[in-house]
Order: sequence, then structure tokens, then C-alpha cells
Amino acid sequence: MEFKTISVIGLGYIGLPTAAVFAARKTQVIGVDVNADAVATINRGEIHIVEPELDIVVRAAVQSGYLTATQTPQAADAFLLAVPTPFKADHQPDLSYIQSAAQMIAPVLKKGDLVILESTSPVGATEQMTQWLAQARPDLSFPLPGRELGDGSDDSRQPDINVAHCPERVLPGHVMRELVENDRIIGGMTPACAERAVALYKTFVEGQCLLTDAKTAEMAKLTENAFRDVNIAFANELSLVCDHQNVDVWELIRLANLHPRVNILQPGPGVGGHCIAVDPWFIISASPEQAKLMRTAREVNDGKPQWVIEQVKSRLTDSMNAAGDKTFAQLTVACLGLAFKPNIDDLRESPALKITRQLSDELSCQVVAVEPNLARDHQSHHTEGLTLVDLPTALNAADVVVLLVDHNEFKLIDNKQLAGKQLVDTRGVFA
Ligand code: SAJ
Repeated sequence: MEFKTISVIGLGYIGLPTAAVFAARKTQVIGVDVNADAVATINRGEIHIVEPELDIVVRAAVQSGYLTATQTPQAADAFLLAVPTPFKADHQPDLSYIQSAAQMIAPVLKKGDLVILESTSPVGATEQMTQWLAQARPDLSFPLPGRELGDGSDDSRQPDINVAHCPERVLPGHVMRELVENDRIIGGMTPACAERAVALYKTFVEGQCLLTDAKTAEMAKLTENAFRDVNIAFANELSLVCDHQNVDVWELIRLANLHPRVNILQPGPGVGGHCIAVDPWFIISASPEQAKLMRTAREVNDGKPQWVIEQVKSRLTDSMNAAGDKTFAQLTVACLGLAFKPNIDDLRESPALKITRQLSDELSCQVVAVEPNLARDHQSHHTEGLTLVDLPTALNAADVVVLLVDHNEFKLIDNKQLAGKQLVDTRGVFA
């Protein structure tokens, strides 16, 4: 195999599974991360993130000697960068993690190496990364537009370093399967760069490897998540319209979706996770005049948690009027679910968590939360200050039940357990 040793920079939700899958195919993998705890955990054969089946693959990879983790980059034949690309306060992309990863690997690059950017990136980021690498290593040639390469002989026309963008597109919770089965979009800085990246991914990818240029690959990833965001916004807006016109949105969507060309997604308390709520901004901030629909979709989805909070406050008033003998402080709101989507424990950018925290901060009554996917003794800064209880306790105490995540456990709730309580059902579970 052309690539004897590969290095994965950033051992998070994408980098670690990718490193482990390469190692499982008996490729020597050097994983690099700035987080000393993550490095130590991985070198013990353990994992620091939650993803089904990842623990087994990492343990086997470390025990077999094919995967090692370190804080210091070392020489390799291919480098895959899987570092975060958040946005700044003004919604402009923050490429500082890519920049520091490029500066980390530049000293160990050698002629013939392949560098792949996997992080979700705004259009032009791969070229920018290549420029950072070129600045750090003026002794090597890179595939940059307008750069003359070599003396004109076929071989010297190839840059010393190949660069490509291959965005990750796996669904959290199904990463180990989707990494192998999904098609990959492979965008080269030159066609030859793309060909070399295909050779690398063919090690484990069973889906198609689709070749394009780096900019189209960058835009493809952003487009996929913006498409989903716009479609979820349609469902969320519909839920507001239906509430206003007193129509059951769940029944409406079920019926409309029977049309052969209609496929409406599900409304919810908002859009969470670290991808769909972030990536559309990379398009909107670059083309604000053109991307009006995408901006509106972001605003609709970001506005949904506040709408849910208003609904809860209004149900509390109903509850007080109905109960008569209870003071406001004696009422209890039970928030069911904190994760950003069903049947996972991931709390990042979760609208359910945001709603629960705001209710808990703003209301003078009791607010309790149930999250069956967090261990009972779970302690983290995410849930600090919240009152976590089990489901029967919450349902017993509740005057208002707020269903925020459609976890399997909540689908088993009997109607009798909800009798006499006010309901805010953001997921249509009680419908
Ligand atoms: N959601 C709804 N209604 C729906 C579907 C989703 O409210 O009908 C909400 C979810 O509850 C959640 C959010 O949207 O809060 C996002 O969930 P998701 O399952 O749609 O997507 P993610 O963020 O887990 O993963 C997405 C995927 N992208 C697409 O499906 C286009 C995944 O393939 C990407 O790899 C991932 O983003 C990423 O890393 O970019």
C-alpha cells in the first residue's frame, strides 16, 4: 500500500473513529491531539467520547499496536485533519483550529505526502490551509493556483505535497457503519490530488468515492446540512401556523406526506447538534445577499426554543387557574429529555437543554428534568444546577409535562399517567 503510515490530527467525534477504522485495516495510525487526557485515554485502549461500537474498535486497534496517540506530530505518508470549525460571535467561520493544525504538521511534511482536510469548512478553506502549509515550508511545492511547478517535465509538474478536501458526512450514533458505507465526496486541489485521496479512502470506504474539486466538495457538505436545516425550519414554522389556526400539526404532516412528492420533516423544540445549526452560516456569511432563505431558516429554527418556553408559561397559568388551591411556587414543570436528538446522550447545542435551563432559571416554581441516557450519577457542567430525577418521580410530581426529546422511554408513557396534567408536546409523542 502506498500509505504505510497515516496521521489523524484531532481525535474527536470524527478523527478518532476514522483513525480506528484505518487501524482496523492494519494501517499504522498516529493519532494527534492537543488534549493530554484524550491522548492518555486512547493509549489505554479507552475512549473519551460516546459513540456506539467505537470502544471495541479502538481497544482492538490500540492492543494490536496499529493505533497510537500523541500530542506531538510525527512523520507520516498522509495527514487527515479533523479539527473543529466553529463560528465566531458574528457568524463568521473560525479557522484557527485548522491554522494551528497546519502549523503543527508543517515541520514533519516530506515530498510525496498527502494532506486531507476533513473538517466541515467554508468555501476556500482548503486553499487557505494549503497557503498556511506553503508559508511554513517554502522548501516544498504545493498545489496552489497560479504557482509554476518544476521545469515542465511530467514528474516535476506534480507538487511535492498533494492536498484534498474530503468532508465527513456521518450521522452521530451511526458513525462506525456510515464511515464505511457512505459515499465520499473527494475534492482535490488538482485532479491528481483527488486521485491520491481516493487511493487512501479505498482502504476502508465501501461506498463510492466521487471526485471533484476542493471548493465544490466544501460547498457540498455545507449544502447538505443547509438543505436539512431549511426543511426542518419548514416543519417548525408549520407547527407555529398550526398552533395559531388550531390544527393538529402531526396529523396534518402525516396526511400531507401521503402525497407522492411531499416529504415534510418533523417539528421539534429547535435544531441542535454541532453541524446543522452551524454549517448554514458558512454559506450565509459568505453570500448574505443571496442566501436569504437559508438565513430565515436559521432564524426560524433558533427561535423555536423561545416559543416553547412561552407555551410552557401559558400552560402554567392554565394549571394554576385549574388547581386553584396551589400557589405558583407549588407547581412543578417536568422536562422530558435533554439530549439534542432521540436515544443519544449528546447534550451539545441541545435546544431541550437550553429550554430546561431557561425555565429553571426564570420560573419560581419547581422545574425537574429527566434524561434516561445519562447515568444517574452523571455530573457535568452541562447539567449543573438542574434537578435530574427519574421518569416516575417526574410524572408523579408534574403539573405541566414538557416533552422535549422523543426518546424510546417516553413513547411508553401511559395516557393515565398524564391525566389532569397540562402538556407541551414538542415532538408529537402524546398525540
Ligand atoms: N431534527 C428535527 N426534525 C427532523 C430531523 C431532525 O427537529 O425531522 C433535529 C434533531 O432533533 C436535531 C437536529 O435536527 O436537533 C439535527 O439532527 P439530525 O439527525 O438531522 O443531524 P445531525 O446533526 O445528527 O447530523 C447531521 C447529518 N447531516 C444530514 O443529515 C444532512 C450528518 O449526515 C452529518 O454528517 C452531520 O450533520 C455533520 O457532522 O455535519
